[in-house]
Amino acid sequence: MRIDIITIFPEMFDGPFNHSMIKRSQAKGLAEIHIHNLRDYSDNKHRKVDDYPFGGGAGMVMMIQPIADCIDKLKSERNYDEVIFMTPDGSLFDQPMANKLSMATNLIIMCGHYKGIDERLRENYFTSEISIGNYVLTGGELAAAVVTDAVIRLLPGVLSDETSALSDSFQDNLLSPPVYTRPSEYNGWIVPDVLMSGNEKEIKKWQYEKAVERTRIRRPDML
Ligand code: 6GU
Repeated sequence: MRIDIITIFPEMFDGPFNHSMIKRSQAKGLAEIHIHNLRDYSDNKHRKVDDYPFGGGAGMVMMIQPIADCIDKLKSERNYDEVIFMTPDGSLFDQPMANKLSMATNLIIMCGHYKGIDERLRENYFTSEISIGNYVLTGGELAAAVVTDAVIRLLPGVLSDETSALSDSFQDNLLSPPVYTRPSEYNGWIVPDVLMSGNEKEIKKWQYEKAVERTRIRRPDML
């Protein structure tokens, strides 16, 4: 899978993709992430990417030309399954959306900024608009990193068996059960007996019951 991210803050992606599983996915050739500095596509001698809104009002609007040219160039090089705009008024990102995007071969993710982008781009360039939650971030970069992480970890070969995405919270519409590791007693706090019993069937049953209980208490909306 290839993901092209368009941003005015390319440095913001130095951290998130150069560690752990996402770094490994790239090293293994399972994922390619390309960061594009939107200013490189500006026709303007000052590398301007925004302008005042028609009709007035506070904040700047990202203009069509640099974004359109960047997307056109990428599209001339390969076919994209989705051209995504990250915006707080987009569709709320969830696990089913991550699952669907993980089947794609090529994705473009555009990070929004300022007051927004020219509406004509939204009407003519993007195939979907995504928000990661009901709060406002300073820009789409962190949100794009969240979506990229959630999608790439689903690619076959990125996670090892023991951290298989199939047992994630949300994949089976249940939160994950509690987990424990050594020591079996700490400060008088003990690990549930069943987990120490070696009885695989009883353990599975306990984990399922705990998952249901935890979901009922914390996220009744998921049941
Ligand atoms: Cl995609 N962008 C911004 N700026 N804020 C957000 C968001 C995106 N998703 C949730 N809040």
